[in-house]
Amino acid sequence: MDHQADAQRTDLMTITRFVLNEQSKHPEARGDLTILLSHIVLGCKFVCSAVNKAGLAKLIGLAGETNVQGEEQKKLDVLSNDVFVKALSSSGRTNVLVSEELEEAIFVEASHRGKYCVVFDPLDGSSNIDCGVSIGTIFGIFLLDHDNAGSNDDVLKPGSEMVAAGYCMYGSSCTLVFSTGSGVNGFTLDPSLGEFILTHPDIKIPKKGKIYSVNEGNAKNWDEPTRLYVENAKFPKDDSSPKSLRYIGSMVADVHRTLLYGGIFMYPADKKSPFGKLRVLYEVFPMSYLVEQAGGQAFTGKERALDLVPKHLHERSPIFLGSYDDVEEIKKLYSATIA
Ligand code: AFP
Repeated sequence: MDHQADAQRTDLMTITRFVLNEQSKHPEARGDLTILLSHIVLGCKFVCSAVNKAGLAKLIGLAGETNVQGEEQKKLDVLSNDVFVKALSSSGRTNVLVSEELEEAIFVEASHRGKYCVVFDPLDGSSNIDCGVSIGTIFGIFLLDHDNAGSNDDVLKPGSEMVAAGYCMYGSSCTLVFSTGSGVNGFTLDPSLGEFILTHPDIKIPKKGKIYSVNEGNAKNWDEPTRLYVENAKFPKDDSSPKSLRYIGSMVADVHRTLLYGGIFMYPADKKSPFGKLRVLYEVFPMSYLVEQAGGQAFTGKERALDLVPKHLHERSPIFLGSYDDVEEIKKLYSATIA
């Protein structure tokens, strides 16, 4: 019997243990972020369980239809939004909440109010739900310097001011990846324990990748730098191999692959959508934060993505993110076009 291997299997780094370890490195910390993260983890577990059951549940009349008790079931994205709004506001640590599902921000009532603002997309990639393809939750966290009633201005700030960000991917396994500003770590949910276990410590994105990821169906409307980048990826001018194309259409899944395997993920501006499609606060910012923390870059076509200052809660921006060298290449193409 291999006792050493057994010992390794029993010494599990759960997400709670990991976050508490991180907290102990900051003697001034009062545990507020730890508590907030544990509420986010709970929300992710809840949504993961709902996503896993959705296909089956639909067969027996649940999820979006009427169940055996005759109750209307909420659609997964509405349910996920409710789960996160409740988990976050009941943490007692939040002040302003911005969700992709809600037009206006939520301002947490005084009795539960804390200093953190959370921007989130409770279930991103919803067009992939019905075919069982990976979807996810994305979140970013800002810290206020006051605990008075918040306002929209508390989140209309550059992404570089976030103190943490992450996503949870509901795929063949449930994976939670997050950063509190000192690297990126990934945890996989062990369904038998109901715990997220550290499986991807200190994720570093490869400096250069072999994959490009973009909705190529929009190519006829692309700008020149994007067109040139993709042409070079497919027909390299040097003797390097062409890149592979991978596109899932769920940002969480496409960014997760990019973080682990390297390459570039792009949602550019085009003639039809001059600001691209993806939302600054709860898609572009959290993913750019993670990619930078993992050693990559995130660029809007004009500037570092985390330097953007959104004017509206649901503002959109073009985004190019991934391996350092690959993003460097698109940056050069943009500066050559402007020059
Ligand atoms: P849905 O939530 O409508 O499926 O959109 C997903 C998403 O916001 C993001 O997760 C994808 O990267 C992107 O849109 C895909 O957009 P296209 O379908 O236009 O390629």
